[in-house]
Amino acid sequence: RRLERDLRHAVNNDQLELHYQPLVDCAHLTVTGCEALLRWHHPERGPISPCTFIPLAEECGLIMQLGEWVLRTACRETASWPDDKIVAVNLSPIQFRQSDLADQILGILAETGLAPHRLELEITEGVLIEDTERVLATLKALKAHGIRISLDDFGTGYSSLSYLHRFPFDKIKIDRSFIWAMEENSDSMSIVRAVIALGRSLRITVTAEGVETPTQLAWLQAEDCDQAQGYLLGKPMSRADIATLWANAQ
Ligand code: G
Ligand code: G
Ligand code: NA
Ligand code: MN
Repeated sequence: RRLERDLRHAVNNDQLELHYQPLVDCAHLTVTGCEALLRWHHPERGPISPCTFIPLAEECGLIMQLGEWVLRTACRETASWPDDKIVAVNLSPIQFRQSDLADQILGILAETGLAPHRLELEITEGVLIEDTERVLATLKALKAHGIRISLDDFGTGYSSLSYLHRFPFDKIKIDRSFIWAMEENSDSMSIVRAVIALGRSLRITVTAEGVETPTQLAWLQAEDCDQAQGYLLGKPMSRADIATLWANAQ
């Protein structure tokens, strides 16, 4: 519970920071935007992974406040980027329990001046299982304002393909486990190829996660995958490093 108390303190005292990882267009290798990733530098314990503290925040309810901080900070920081660059923000399934989530997000866009089409929300398959009517209504309200919705870690959860036409996704992110297995395992390659084809026929952008090798990238390019993300193309970087990236790309 010590960690919980420290996290609460961190949220209230700006001890958190967002890093940004490039999302790259496969065909042209241009950076279309970035995914915001939360970082916590604990004063005594050093960096703590979101894999540790996000589940904790979800358990103790702090995720609402934390999630709002992430959205506000990401939108504020992105508003000063070149205006063709978008930001993708991860949402926890728990955040959908707030009945005013859509209003909260629209309020943050108005306050920070970020155009709605520059915000993409990443949700996981877990969101689609709970209270689907409410989730659907929230996603439709956000989409009606031009915000994009992305299905994260596709292929790892329990979702059925019927979700792909029930929910208004703009993007599917193929989980990195499939990308990593591609080189040794032809079944994984077939799955990735099938998801790319599915995305194309449903007019949903497909992003491959966790791209680490030139071989993976070359294959994704040959298969006409839309976008890629991974250490080969760019690691999560500080806000200052992202500003440098934009300056150098000019
Ligand atoms: O950045 P890293 O690989 O350490 O992230 C680990 C996990 O934490 C990933 O599953 C990622 O989606 C999640 N994560 C990172 N930042 C956020 C955030 O701002 N909100 C939520 N809900 N999850 C995040
Ligand atoms: O669950 P989600 O896809 O949001 O997780 C994002 C996390 O994945 C980020 O915290 C980032 O650090 C990590 N990540 C991104 N690209 C790579 C990669 O190429 N290799 C590995 N090992 N992790 C990655
Ligand atoms: Na994500
Ligand atoms: Mn992901």
